Amino acid sequence: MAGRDNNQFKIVLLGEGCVGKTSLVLRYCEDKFNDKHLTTLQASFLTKRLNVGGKRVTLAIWDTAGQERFHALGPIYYRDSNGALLVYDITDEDSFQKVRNWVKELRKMLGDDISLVIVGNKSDLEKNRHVSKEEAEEYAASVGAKHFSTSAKLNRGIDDVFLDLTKRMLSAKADRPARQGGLGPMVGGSSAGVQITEDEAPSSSGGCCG
Ligand code: G3D
Ligand code: MG
Repeated sequence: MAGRDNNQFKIVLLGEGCVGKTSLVLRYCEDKFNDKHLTTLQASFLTKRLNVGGKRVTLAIWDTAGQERFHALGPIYYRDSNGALLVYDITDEDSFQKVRNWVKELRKMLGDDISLVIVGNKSDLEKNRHVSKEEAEEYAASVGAKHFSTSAKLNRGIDDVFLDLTKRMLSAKADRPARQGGLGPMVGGSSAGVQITEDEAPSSSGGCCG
């Protein structure tokens, strides 16, 4: 039954610790927020199926196990990705700088083969905003990415992020049919050396942002 139109894409989430990456994935895939069990267990990836313009799409969405907090996220995590969500926290200027660093690294390592969206999360904390939306949008446009504002807490803007990214991955696939379209090494669970285990997850007690 796996139709020939079943498009499979790998998406990674990148960004500083505590910006809300895990929260975004859990909200999108399971419509949960602050689910302590799941946020501390740290799934290596969740899948989401959707229909875009009559095309069936399966997204394998990779979340980190918190390694970014120890500066330990290497190319093995993002290689073979079709798309990336570069997430920052609108109340934390440093987290936006991190996004710039990630964009540089991804473009250097993967060129234009990866579709990017830049996500300013925690839009519910507008009164504490420290990153100008205009600046973020301008920056995103300058690196060929689109910018979105989200709140995982209030479930705002998240579907739009994944929909836009999926559309762009579909058109990239149409442009380069030979290179795209597989979930690559993670199929079957032998995730090509990506070791995301519970042991690596940060402390399971309390919030991570202290
Ligand atoms: P990470 O995966 O990027 O490290 P998490 O980030 O998803 O673990 O989230 C870090 C903290 O930010 C969590 O709080 C989480 O509840 C909070 N958070 C995530 N998204 C939002 C949002 O949209 N709005 C607000 N206000 N908070 C958010 P704790 O307290 O558990 O550390
Ligand atoms: Mg996380």
